[in-house]
Order: sequence, then structure tokens, then C-alpha cells
Amino acid sequence: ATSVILAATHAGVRTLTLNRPEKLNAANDDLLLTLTGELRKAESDPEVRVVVITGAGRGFCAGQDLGDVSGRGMTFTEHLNHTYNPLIRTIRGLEKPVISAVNGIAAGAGASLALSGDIRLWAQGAALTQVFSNIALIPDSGSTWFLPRAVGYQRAFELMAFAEKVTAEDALRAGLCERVFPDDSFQADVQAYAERLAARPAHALKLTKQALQAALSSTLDEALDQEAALQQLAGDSWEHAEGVTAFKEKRAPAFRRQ
Ligand code: T3D
Repeated sequence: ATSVILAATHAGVRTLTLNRPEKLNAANDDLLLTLTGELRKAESDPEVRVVVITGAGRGFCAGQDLGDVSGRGMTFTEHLNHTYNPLIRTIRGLEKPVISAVNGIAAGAGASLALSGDIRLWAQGAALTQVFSNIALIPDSGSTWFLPRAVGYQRAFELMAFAEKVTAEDALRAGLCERVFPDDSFQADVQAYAERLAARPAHALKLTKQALQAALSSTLDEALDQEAALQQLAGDSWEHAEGVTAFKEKRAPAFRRQ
């Protein structure tokens, strides 16, 4: 049987592709648990410097597979704690940058997945919809946390209440994605972007991710303390020495050792 997640590494970029295209990559438990497992493998693989999550076919992810809900023997709370929540925690806790490469429609928990990346790259034809209210559920998998931080409380509530589609152009303006690439060259553009990120200092980016996330729920005072502590780890690294030497020698720094 074909895997629900395709995985391949090229030039330090591990691409994990949701692979149920006939259902717009709607998520069943196999897909969610396999994706989380693949992220953990990428974490411990020294060859991998950046992880890309994307979708096969015309969709990114249509959220929970609605054909896979009845008879699963779990309450909603248990199910979220078993599948979606570990996935989102793994993405945000990964010590490597994770790119959400949103190639098409991102709906429900698929929208949460689209929002959860450290960097979000969208194809021109992609869209995001908080479809949960269409089936009288509440936004989960982190959407209640991610969305208001980008667009504010009221805009988030409106998007959630009406399940309105956000286009790539609007997403870019609203801060729901960092870049929009043409549909035709999307995969190549994402790979090129990810390779540029892979050439950046991995250890410093790991600490940056840690510091930024801590700062999202801290006071300025706490953030200053956190920066002072983490800066020591960055300052003691060979990456920092290389960056300074390269600057003095007027050349590009070589942050990739393998
Ligand atoms: O623990 C828990 O279970 C709670 C967790 C909840 C998390 C959630 O994500 S809840 C939200 C679940 N998702 C949805 O409600 C989305 C349902 N899908 C749609 O609203 C639409 O399909 C889209 C807006 C995403 C895309 O629309 P469109 O017109 O581009 O495509 P389509 O024709 O509707 O879909 C194409 C096929 O994919 C179609 O199959 P068919 O008719 O060709 O055989 C459709 O049924 C299938 N599909 C799309 N989404 C899902 C799905 N099949 C199962 N589950 C889906 N979520």
C-alpha cells in the first residue's frame, strides 16, 4: 500500500507530503501519527536542516477525514490528545525550522497545520478556511491560538463563525503566510526557499525558535532574561565564530559542515 506520508530529503531539506490526494489529504489517524513520527525522525537525522510539510494533488489538507470518525472508540478530547495535539506540539517544539508549504485548500485542522509552521509558504491558488463551524465544531489543533495572534480576536472570530475562505493574497496581507509563489513553480520555489533556509546557522535558528516561542507568553522582563541566557549558547558556538570570521574576511559564512 502507498504510504499516507511521502518522505524525501534533498540538500538538507526533508519534505513530508500528505498523500491522500483523492480526499484533499483529509487526515485519518494513520496520516496524523505517521506525520508526527516522521517529524521526530527528521529531528534526529543530522542530514536534515529544514522540514517542509506539503500536500499531494490539489489540496493541502481538508482536516479530519469525516469518513473516519464514527466507531473510532475515542472521545473527541481523547482523539485530539492522541493525534492532532502531539502533531502540533512536535512542529512547534522541533529544534529545526518547519515550513508549511500550502499548495491548495487548507480546511479545519488542515488550516491549523497550515498556520503552525515556523514559516508559511503558499501557492497562489491556495486558500484557508476555518470550516469547523460548518459541522458545528470549534476550531482545534491550535487554530484558536494561531489565528487571533495574526489577525486579531474579532477577525479570527468572524473567519471562524462563517468559515469564509481566505485567499493567498489576503493571507499574505493578514500575516497568515510569509510568501506566495506561482502555482506552476510552487514545488521548485519552496525547495529553493528551503535550501536558502538550510544554509542559515542551524544552531542559532534553533535558539531563535526557542526564544521567540517563550516570548509569546512572557513579559518583556522575562524575554530579556531569556535572550541573555540563550545568547550565551549562541555566542559560544562555532557558528558564531564562523560568522564573525567570514565578516572580517569579507566572504559568505559557511554554516553547513556536511
Ligand atoms: O477529533 C476530531 O475528530 C475533531 C477534529 C476535528 C478537526 C477538523 O478538521 S473538523 C473539520 C473537518 N473538515 C471539513 O469539514 C472539511 C470538509 N470538506 C470541505 O468542506 C470541502 O471538501 C473543502 C472546502 C475542503 C474543499 O472543497 P472542494 O469543493 O474543493 O472539494 P470537494 O469536492 O468538496 O472534495 C473533494 C473530495 O475530497 C470529495 O470526495 P469525492 O466526492 O470526490 O469522493 C470530498 O468528499 C473529499 N473530502 C474533502 N474533505 C474531506 C473529504 N473526505 C473526507 N473528509 C474530509 N474532511
